[in-house]
Amino acid sequence: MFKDARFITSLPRYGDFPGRGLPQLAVCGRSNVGKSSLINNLCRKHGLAKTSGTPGKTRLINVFLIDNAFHLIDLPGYGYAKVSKREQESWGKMMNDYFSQAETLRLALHLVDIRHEPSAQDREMNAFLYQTGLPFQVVATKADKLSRAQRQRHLMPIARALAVQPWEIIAYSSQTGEGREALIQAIEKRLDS
Ligand SMILES: Nc1nc2c(ncn2[C@@H]2O[C@H](COP(=O)(O)OP(=O)(O)OP(=O)(O)O)[C@@H](O)[C@H]2O)c(=O)[nH]1
Ligand SMILES: [Mg+2]
Repeated sequence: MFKDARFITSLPRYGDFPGRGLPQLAVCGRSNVGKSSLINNLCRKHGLAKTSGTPGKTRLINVFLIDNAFHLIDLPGYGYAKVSKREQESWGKMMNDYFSQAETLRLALHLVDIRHEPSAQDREMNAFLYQTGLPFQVVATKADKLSRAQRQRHLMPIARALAVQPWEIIAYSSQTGEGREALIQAIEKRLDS
């Protein structure tokens, strides 16, 4: 899995996407949490998804085709402080549209930074995912920034805030590739079922 990855399109509205039908995997999370980096690391392709030190880089829904078998959807991040009320609303609408129209979505990856307790918006995202009834996988990003001992300690409050078990969370580093195999297994399980 993730042998071949191609960028397909950037969409301001999911309704515009003509390539429906294939199963989908979506990546969501706060701005700057490492969504695009994770996609690049999963696909082992630098620069496939644009990454940036400046939060709020991905404002569009980016679609990638993986192994000619499924679409990977890079959703725009939330929680970027310098965003106007209006932009926040348009973000919310974009997400609602996406989740209500993506009939072939099999799994959402919800990324949170392993170093921080989930924010109010992380919890909202989590509540939204529970509400949709969609299977989701919590991924704790930037695991390389903590020692192994620290990681275990940080996973507890994240698990509590997002109503999952600590061992269900995958600690991931896009720098070292840690967690890649575990995540691919979780994705395979969902796409095969
Ligand atoms: N140390 C470390 N840094 C990371 C990791 N993943 C991402 N980063 C850094 O975090 C910053 C943001 O990464 P992106 O992948 O662009 O984040 P994003 O979630 O796509 O951000 P938006 O598109 O703005 O929503 C970049 O400076 C990355 O280099 C990681 O696993 N480890
Ligand atoms: Mg991005």
